[in-house]
Amino acid sequence: MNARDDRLRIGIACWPTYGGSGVLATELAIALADEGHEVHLLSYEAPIRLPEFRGNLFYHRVGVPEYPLFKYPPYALALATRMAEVAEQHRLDLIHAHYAIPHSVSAILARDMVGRHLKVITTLHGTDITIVGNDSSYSRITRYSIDRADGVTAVSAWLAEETRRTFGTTREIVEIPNFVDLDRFSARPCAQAQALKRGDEPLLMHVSNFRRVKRVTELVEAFAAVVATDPARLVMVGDGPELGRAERLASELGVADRIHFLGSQDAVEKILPCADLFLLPSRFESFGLAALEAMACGVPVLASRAGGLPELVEEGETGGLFDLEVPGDLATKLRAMLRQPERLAAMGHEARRRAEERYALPRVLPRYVDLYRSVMDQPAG
Ligand code: GMT
Repeated sequence: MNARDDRLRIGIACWPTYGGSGVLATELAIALADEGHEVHLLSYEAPIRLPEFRGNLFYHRVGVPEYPLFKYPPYALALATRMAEVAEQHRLDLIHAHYAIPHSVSAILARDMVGRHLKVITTLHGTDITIVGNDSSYSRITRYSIDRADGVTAVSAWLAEETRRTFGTTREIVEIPNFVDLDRFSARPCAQAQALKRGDEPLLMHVSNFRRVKRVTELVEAFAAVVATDPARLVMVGDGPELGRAERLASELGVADRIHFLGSQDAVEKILPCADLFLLPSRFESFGLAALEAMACGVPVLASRAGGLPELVEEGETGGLFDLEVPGDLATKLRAMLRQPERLAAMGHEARRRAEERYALPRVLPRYVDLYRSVMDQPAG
C-alpha cells in the first residue's frame, strides 16, 4: 500500500482491442485513478478507451520480440516479465487480470517471481470461460488460474455459476457486474447521428465485435423479415469476422439500403441515444456491456434469453427477450415491440433508471476496492 495513505498501487492487464473486457478494464483503471489510486495498465498496445494523459494512470506496453524459433511468440511470458518489472519498480499491491487467458496466468507467474505480497485478482468476462477456457487446450490452465488467484470475480451470476459447473471448482467467485459512466452515456442526442433517422421510421441499433457468437447474420435475416411489413432502419456499429457476411446478406435480402454499417466507432455514446431499440441477439453473453451502455442512453434492449442477459434486461420493463430455440422468435418479438412505440419509449426511460439504480460507477467501484482490500488483508501465503 502507498506509504502516505491508503491509496492502492494497482496493475491492470487487459486486451486492448474492441471488446467488452478491455473496455471495462480501461474504464475501471480510469475510475480508480480518478479516486486517487495509482494505476498501471499493461497490454501490447494502448487500450482503445485510454485517455491521453491522467496524472496517476500509466500505460506500460508489453513488447513481444520476434525470434525465428518462435512460430508463436510467447506473449504470456513477456507479459509476466513486464508485470514483475512494473510490480517491483512501482511497488504494486496487486495485479488485476481481466480475462483469464493468459492475463491471470501471467499474473500468477509474476507473483511467483516477485513474492506473495503481490496479490492477484482475476475478473472472468465470459468467452474466457465459455469458449476459450472450455477448449481442451486451455481448460486445465484456466482452472489453475482460477484456483491460484487470490480473488476471482465474474461479471454476472450466470457466469459465476457457469464457471463452477465447467471447472467443477468450489472456490469463491464474487459477482461484480459491469458498470457504465452515466454522464458519458446519457440520452443526449448527437446532431450528426440524428441524421441517420428518416422521418418516423424507428431506428434500431447493434454494437459488437461481429464475432460469430453475436449472430449478426441472424439479425440481418430477422430485420429483413420485419421490414417486409414494418418500415425501420438498422445501424450496425463495429467490425469483426462476420461483417463481410452480414453486408453480403443485406444485399442478397434486398435490405442494404435500410442498414447502415458504420464500422468501428470510438464514440458510440454519440450514436446510441438516437436509437429506438438496441438489439443483442447473441448465442450467449455473460453480461452484455453494449446493451448496458444503450440502456444508460435511455434505449430499451431486445436480447436473447441466454447467458447473463436476463439478469440485465427485464422483459416488459426495460426491453424484451426472445428465445433462441424458437424459430423466428427474434423477428416476432421485434415486430411486436416496434408496433408499440409508446411502450418502447417508456421502457427506454425505465432502462436508464435501472442503469442508474444498479450499474452506476459509484455503486460498483467500491465493490472492487473492497475486494482489493480484503485480499490484501490475507496473509502472504
Ligand atoms: O463479447 C465479446 O466477444 C468480447 C468479450 C470480451 O471479453 O471482450 O466480452 C465479454 O465481456 C464483456 C465485459 O464483461 C461482457 O459484457 C460480454 O457479455 C462478454 N461476451 C460474451 O460473453 C460473449
